[in-house]
Amino acid sequence: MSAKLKVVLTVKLPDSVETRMRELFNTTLWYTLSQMPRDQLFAAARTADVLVTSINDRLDAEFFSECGEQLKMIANFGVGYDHIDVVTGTEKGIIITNTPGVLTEDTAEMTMGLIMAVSRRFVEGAEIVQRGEFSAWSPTFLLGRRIFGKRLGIVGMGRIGQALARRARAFGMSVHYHNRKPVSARISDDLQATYWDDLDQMLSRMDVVSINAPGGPGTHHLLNAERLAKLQPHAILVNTARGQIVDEQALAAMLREKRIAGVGLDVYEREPAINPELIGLPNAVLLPHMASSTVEARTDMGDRVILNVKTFQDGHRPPDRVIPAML
Ligand code: 8YV
Repeated sequence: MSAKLKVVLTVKLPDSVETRMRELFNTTLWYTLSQMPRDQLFAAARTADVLVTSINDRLDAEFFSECGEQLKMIANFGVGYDHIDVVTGTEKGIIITNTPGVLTEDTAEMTMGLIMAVSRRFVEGAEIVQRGEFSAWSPTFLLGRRIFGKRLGIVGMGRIGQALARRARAFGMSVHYHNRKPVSARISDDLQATYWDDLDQMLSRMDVVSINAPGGPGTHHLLNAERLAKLQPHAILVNTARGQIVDEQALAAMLREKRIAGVGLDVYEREPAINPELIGLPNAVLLPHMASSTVEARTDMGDRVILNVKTFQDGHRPPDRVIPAML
């Protein structure tokens, strides 16, 4: 039997996941909901064989210069890895893994929920009731926009984009998408999806746009001020991917000036800080990065972390290895 690896968690995980990790590995838990301070992160990286990290940890070149020779693996609790300098880590011989596939449906559900919440003004309606201001029904009160029959443009047609497309079809929307390359004929036929190689062209024709692309330098400000200006005034934009993909300042100005009908955001450029210009706008539904926050997803993400670390501990190649060629 192989020796137990010293595994340090930088994040509080569900109890069931932590308990299993304690059974399988020499595991040090992080008990609070707050982020592990950077000096403690560096200290952990000098003693652990494996670090279990999250989006809260910035694993940049400085981090990799601080970590000790004993650090062999970073098992990220999450699918996105734009907070990790994968190139530098890999050059140092550190194996980096993520948790793909297990939060796809949850994120797609929340994206569909945001499309509906913004189009049908859920939050404004709920707040009126909570404030005791629902005094009489009226035919012209809180009019939203029907989503049935509308065009949805998906930016990034990976697992989550496709899961959203399936839901959108069920709601009677037509599916359009922009991606580095078209999806297979089987998938596009199934979804009756229209491919746009030119993002600007797609943006200017959609009623709803959803961002489902990975973060990182390749997509930073993909929707800059110029691109956002292509959106139609009645369009809504939803982002459950990464905040840095959208120029938030330009987006706030467009919302204020009513050059776009509404937004649903779950992610932000400087998370957890929210651009103050977005706060208080009636046409912005703002969530605290919770698209994958379900009991099921969190448990499955934990199981995926365990599978990766256990496979590595047993001397094999972990299944969810992230390599620079994927960037
Ligand atoms: C996670 C996410 O909650 O997995 C991701 O990439 O964005 C989130 O849904 C978070 O990243 C956990 O680290």
